[in-house]
Amino acid sequence: MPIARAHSGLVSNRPPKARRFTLALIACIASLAWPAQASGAPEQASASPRTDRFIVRYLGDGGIGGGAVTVATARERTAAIGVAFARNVSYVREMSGGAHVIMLPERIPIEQAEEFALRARANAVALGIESIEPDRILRAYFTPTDPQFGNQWHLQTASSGNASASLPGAWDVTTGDPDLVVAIIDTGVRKDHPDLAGRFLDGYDFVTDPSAGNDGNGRDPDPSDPGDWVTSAENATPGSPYFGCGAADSSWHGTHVAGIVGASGNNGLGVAGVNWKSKLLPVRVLGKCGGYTSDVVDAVRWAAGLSVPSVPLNRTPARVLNMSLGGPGTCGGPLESAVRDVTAAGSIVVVAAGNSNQNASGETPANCPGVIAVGATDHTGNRAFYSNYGSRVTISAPGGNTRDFGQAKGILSTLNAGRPPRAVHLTPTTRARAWPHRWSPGSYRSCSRPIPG
Ligand SMILES: [Ca+2]
Ligand SMILES: [Ca+2]
Ligand SMILES: [Ca+2]
Repeated sequence: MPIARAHSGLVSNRPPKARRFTLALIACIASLAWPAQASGAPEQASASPRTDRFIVRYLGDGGIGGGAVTVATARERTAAIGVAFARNVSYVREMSGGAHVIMLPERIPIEQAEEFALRARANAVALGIESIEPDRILRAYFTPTDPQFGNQWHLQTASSGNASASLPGAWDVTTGDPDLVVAIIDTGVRKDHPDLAGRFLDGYDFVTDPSAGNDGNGRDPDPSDPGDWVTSAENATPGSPYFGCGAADSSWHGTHVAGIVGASGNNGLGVAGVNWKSKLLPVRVLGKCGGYTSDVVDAVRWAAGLSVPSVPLNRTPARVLNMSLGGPGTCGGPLESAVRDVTAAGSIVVVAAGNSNQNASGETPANCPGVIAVGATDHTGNRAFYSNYGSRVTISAPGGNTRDFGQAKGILSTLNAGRPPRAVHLTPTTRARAWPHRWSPGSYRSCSRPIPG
């Protein structure tokens, strides 16, 4: 019997929908009552990821897979979940794939969020739920390397003495197709970087949380990276959304990745990317302390030209979607279905295998079926000490290792000289410099050496 029918059997006199659900839920309240975070006990900074959101698919009239429900119905059922759990659960928004985002008043450890989802799934019929997953917060993969053409060992010929990608030979064949679009799903970009000039399409900013977005609004058509710094106070203050995130200057991670993919080559400026011609589509999903899976899921579909509620259609769909981001956990329904949808639409999803020195099966989106997960090697050709590994890794590429071999054996790419929270980031003087993101003036200079060959 389809779940929807079983569900409607819970009530008899057909009162209004919201009330029907509330009535049906009364019997569940005792078992689902969820403790609010203990007051008075100091919150501990923890490496354990936290989230306050969930991605939910509500049951349509046709049962499982029977179609999406309206926003009004989703709001009613969200309220009903709050009643059932005796918690303040609020509706956030409709997302792609017929799913909805709901939230608790505060972030809880991911283990508690998984328990919440488990309990909700156990009562799926009564709650009118098809699926519910914690809305995991994903973060940019920072290589723990202190990741110019003379200094870009990773692109050079193997005969240079390094286990390099031998790009000069490939560049004899092609330096890229100007009609190809590569989406950089990341922290946004500095479009004013001279080595990336003329390469960016408009893109979009999918970060829904204005605070994390750090640009004064939620979603907007400008994927510029305003910086993602976390102050010491934000990191140390219990109750801060950035509590325990780690204080750091801005990463400019999206600009760095964009440069690895596509910094213009043989132009007498800075560094060379792998591809010198293709268009780069900046899709912003990460802000301060990372970004929600729900934003990433929408961004993935949008980048490939699929529809996302309340966002204009992407007129320049990307053939390749690059995500150098992730976090611990299973791939989960929403992300898995987004990858399946965009793959079916003809796009290729390339993701970092992760930098945790563990099996890539434990990190998502590296563990999503259908993605190309890329591990990291150092200049000797061995697995970089930080790179994830295992059968989920499709291919490896130079990632560098400066911990053991010094700055010169990192990966040099485009960045921004700004170091928010100083105002300098508003008037960026962009240039190439070496990883890491911590700014040390004068330490690294742009390489102006022309590309050989
Ligand atoms: Ca924004
Ligand atoms: Ca923006
Ligand atoms: Ca260049």
